[in-house]
Amino acid sequence: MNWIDLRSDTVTLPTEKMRNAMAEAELGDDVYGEDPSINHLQALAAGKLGKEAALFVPSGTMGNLAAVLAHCGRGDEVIMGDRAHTFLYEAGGVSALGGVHPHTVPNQTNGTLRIEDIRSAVRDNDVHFPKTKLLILENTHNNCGGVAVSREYMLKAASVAHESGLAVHLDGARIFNAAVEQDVPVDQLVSMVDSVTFCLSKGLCAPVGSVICGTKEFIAKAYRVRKQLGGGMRQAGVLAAAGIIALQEMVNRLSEDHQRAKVLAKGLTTIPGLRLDKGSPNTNMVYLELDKETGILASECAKLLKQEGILIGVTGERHLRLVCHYWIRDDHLEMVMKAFQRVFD
Ligand code: TLP
Repeated sequence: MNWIDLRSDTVTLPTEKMRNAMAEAELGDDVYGEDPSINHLQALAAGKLGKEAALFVPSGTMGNLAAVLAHCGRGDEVIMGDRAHTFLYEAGGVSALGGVHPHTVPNQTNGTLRIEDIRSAVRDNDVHFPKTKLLILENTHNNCGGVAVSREYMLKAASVAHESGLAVHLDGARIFNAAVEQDVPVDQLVSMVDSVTFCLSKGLCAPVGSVICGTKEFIAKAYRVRKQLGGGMRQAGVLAAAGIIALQEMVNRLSEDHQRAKVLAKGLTTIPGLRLDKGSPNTNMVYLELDKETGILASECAKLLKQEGILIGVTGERHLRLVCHYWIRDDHLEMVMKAFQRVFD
């Protein structure tokens, strides 16, 4: 079946141009630093994000984990939002594998953390406390509706962290969505953070991979951590070749996904019982809440739509997520809206 798959932008398949580039990629052993395609991708990524160096990693989860482990040692503490991907969806890697203590502060609905909450989360130098070393921000913020966080806020948050002696890491899995949505150059949007992870295999359509960017010194540490985590990938230039195309050709079109998310949101909310959730859509995500009166649970809704060839994300008993991406076309939106109408008729 040709599914209309709105569960995530992680489901995107590589484009034909990517597949051709993968087949023809120049390769070498990347653990020796000898894979030309990976070296090209890393240089391209560092240049685009305005950082000194970059490191290709298998996933966003490993990118965030390697960055945390490069910034922190065992018993150190990291401040992050209580709805951060690093807190909710990365299997507790920072504590399980790094002995790093997560200290959450409440995420505001716009994806930010209150500046005063960040300030007061930093521990005094006291033998009873872990040492606070790092602040993690997220942009776009997935669990806050895919919202794009402003450069102005990022500057404020980073400066409070830096004043308190902390480093700042950005989970920028979808930083290009944030940059395109706000029409801000991506290097400006990340200029204030010490490190950033972004993903090639979400809206940018590459099949695998993420990139960590930062100073040369920081990336040298992350390189060692990546090896410890088993992420040294040898001839992974086959993957990097797709990543190069992702960076060169797939960024500007992300606005089309944002536009389609708006169309989808508008259409779906004409159906009685369906409401927008988490302030979405802001970028490519539509979060929905089902009224109790509909008598339908999110899982039932997903099951009925699946019978029509449509896949959506279930994020709670009455909560759904639909994500627009390269492989979702305008005619798909029509089909999805009609199928929803049939479910709620
Ligand atoms: N997010 C996935 C799921 O894990 C929820 C999705 O479908 O949205 N940071 C952010 C903000 C993310 O949304 C994700 C993936 C990651 C990191 C992790 O990336 P991967 O899946 O490459 O490990």
